[in-house]
Amino acid sequence: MITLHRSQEVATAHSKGTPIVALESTIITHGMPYPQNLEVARQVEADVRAAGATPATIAVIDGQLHIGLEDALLSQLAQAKGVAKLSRADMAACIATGGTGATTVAATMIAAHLAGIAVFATGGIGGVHKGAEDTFDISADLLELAQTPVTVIAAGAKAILDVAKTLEVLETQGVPVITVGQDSFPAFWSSTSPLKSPLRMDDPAQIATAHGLRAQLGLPGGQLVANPIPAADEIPAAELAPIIATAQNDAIAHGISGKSVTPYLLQRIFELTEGRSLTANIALVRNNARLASKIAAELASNSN
Ligand code: PSU
Ligand code: MN
Repeated sequence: MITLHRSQEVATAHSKGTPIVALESTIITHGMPYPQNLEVARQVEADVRAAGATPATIAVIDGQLHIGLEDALLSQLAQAKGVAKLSRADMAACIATGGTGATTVAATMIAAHLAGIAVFATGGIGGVHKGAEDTFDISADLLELAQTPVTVIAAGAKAILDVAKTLEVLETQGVPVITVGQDSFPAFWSSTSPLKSPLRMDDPAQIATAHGLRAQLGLPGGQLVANPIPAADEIPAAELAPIIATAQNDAIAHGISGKSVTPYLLQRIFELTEGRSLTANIALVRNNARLASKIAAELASNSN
């Protein structure tokens, strides 16, 4: 049997049945530069605690699957070089070889579910990349949402993706896409997009109830909750569009493909916005952590 290494606070919350919110680690190792990545990881954990839940940052370190990282491990991971990016395909191999890897949305969902955690907060999910009709680059995150029963809170899908195609795949896969507080599907750094959200729910209690009902209906898979970035923190879509186009052209010119595409684009957009994309990214992750904590609290009270 695989051993789950729970942090002390996660082990306590698990045994008491108090709310837990899973957090991914790819955002730390591949999504933000050091030292901001460590500061943000600590801040998001603090936001979860302040909202009355327990944070469980998930990663594989030296072949051990960690559910919740003590601060020394978090700090080690944030500075580590050559950390693998783990999706569904890579987790077992990383553990078998004693490797160190950060979990994407897909891998974090798998580990969270194993550990009995139903709610997970991140920034943005992976999706269908622009040009996917040629590259077939469709994130494993979408298929994971279709099969693993974890409710994922994200700020929509990044505008580096083909958001319309991403919503189509989610619909085909039977994944509920629920936007909070507005009718339009949010676009990560921008609070709105021209696309209408398939579903809307403004009450965390209803989102928690819907999570439970999926299981009762015999439906596999989770829910995607789209939580718009607060308006004060957003970068308007019109301002971002030319920057994204430049980043995309640079990725093609440099022959970037596969797993490197998302980290490359995020880094390039960081440079081209002179850091504003990172400021917005931090604000939206914190906002998602707070909403996730409320949903986790509702789920915990439903099951007690
Ligand atoms: N959003 C961010 N930063 C990130 C990611 C998303 O703001 O680093 C990561 C997440 O871990 C997501 C992954 O699961 O990118 C998707 O990668 P890919 O497109 O290769 O599946
Ligand atoms: Mn991909």
